[in-house]
Amino acid sequence: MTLFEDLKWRGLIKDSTSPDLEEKLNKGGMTFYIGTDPTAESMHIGHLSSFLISKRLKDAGHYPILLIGGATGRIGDPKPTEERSMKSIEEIEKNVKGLAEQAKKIFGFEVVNNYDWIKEIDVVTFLRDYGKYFNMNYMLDKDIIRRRLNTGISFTEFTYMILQALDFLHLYKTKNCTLQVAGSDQWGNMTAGVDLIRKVTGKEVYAFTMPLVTDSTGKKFGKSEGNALWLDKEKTSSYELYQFFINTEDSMIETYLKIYTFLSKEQIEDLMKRHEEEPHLRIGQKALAEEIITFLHGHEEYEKAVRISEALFSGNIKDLTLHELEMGFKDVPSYTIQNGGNIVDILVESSIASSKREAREFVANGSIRVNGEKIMDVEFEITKDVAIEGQVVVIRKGKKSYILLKFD
Ligand code: 545
Repeated sequence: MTLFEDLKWRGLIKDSTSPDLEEKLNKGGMTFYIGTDPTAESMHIGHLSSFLISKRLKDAGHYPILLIGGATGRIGDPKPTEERSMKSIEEIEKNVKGLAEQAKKIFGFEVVNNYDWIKEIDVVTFLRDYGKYFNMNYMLDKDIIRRRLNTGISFTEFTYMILQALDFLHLYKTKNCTLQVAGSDQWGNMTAGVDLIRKVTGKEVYAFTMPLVTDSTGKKFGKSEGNALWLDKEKTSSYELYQFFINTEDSMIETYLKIYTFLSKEQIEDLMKRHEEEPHLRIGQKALAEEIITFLHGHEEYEKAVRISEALFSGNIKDLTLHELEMGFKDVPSYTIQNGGNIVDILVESSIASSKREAREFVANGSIRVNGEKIMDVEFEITKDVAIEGQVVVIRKGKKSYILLKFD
């Protein structure tokens, strides 16, 4: 399979500026870029797919540049709905650093910051040398701008596309960069660059987008209970990532394996066959989790995540270290207790049950587990001796609801 066929097969090509791109991509040797604004200190799963494309192109013999938008981040790429709230310069600079480090660590790409050249352009040059190339009607016709005309858009955000176009021109001139890739929300900004370069230099450069990844209900992919899943393992542990991927709906598995892994067509087809034969084994979900976590954080982190998950699943929590326990239960509410006490009292005190009557019921019907063991005795005492490493007791109610009791 050629690179282009592979990208197509994975569903990674939505729009492209020219049919010539297929041949160019297959030939290799292009310098290309992908940009990201410093809106956060870390990327999250929602951004990953576009960056993985860059990795695919790199592996196929193209040269990637990651642009971090120190300048564009100060302006704000217009959202289709409303004006962005501006971030402070300190925050932007902190985010630029965070993203650059992360990008180097995970992807190993050359990183550039558009503040370095955009800050050199004075307003007269901007208007005289560049503004002239941008017809107002052209700008107003861009999808995102049209969508903002009713609700309003500042001049600042309106000019954003010019800056992104200037970046492309700059990278074309200084690094012979002839391709930009991104998610489909970037189409307008990318074509602005292609058009600018054609007008200024007479040369043809390229851009293609990938579809934005959604779940089966059409919602943006990559959020767990509304929270972003960060690519920084201090912010989102491998275990949390594992939990997210292991819970992927069956109907989306194939789509995600294509987008998020470097497994070949044959490997994915084989996995899907095995997956469909016995969906309850979650073969597809496991492969997805293993590939992504290993890519981001290494195989050891993946193994750690599996170990924690298995322990939590089987109930063998006792064998986990305190550290693994904390990783597994990072988002679980915790409650500090002084001396321990009777289980019914503690269930009420820690708000697991709303009354003693309810607490007794929970215990009696077997829905309470202490460190993985079912406790059906309402007289059970929770003491330090029960606690893991003498510090933490894990209470589970029903299948999914946990609370940590921490001894003071
Ligand atoms: C700036 C200057 C350029 C080229 C590109 C840019 C950034 C671009 C943009 N991209 C998005 C983004 O999100 C914030 C990330 C925080 C870590 O706004 N104008 O910066 C997203 N991008 C990845 C994909 C995207 C896009 O980083 O392209 O489509 C999401 O999948 O929204 O010269």
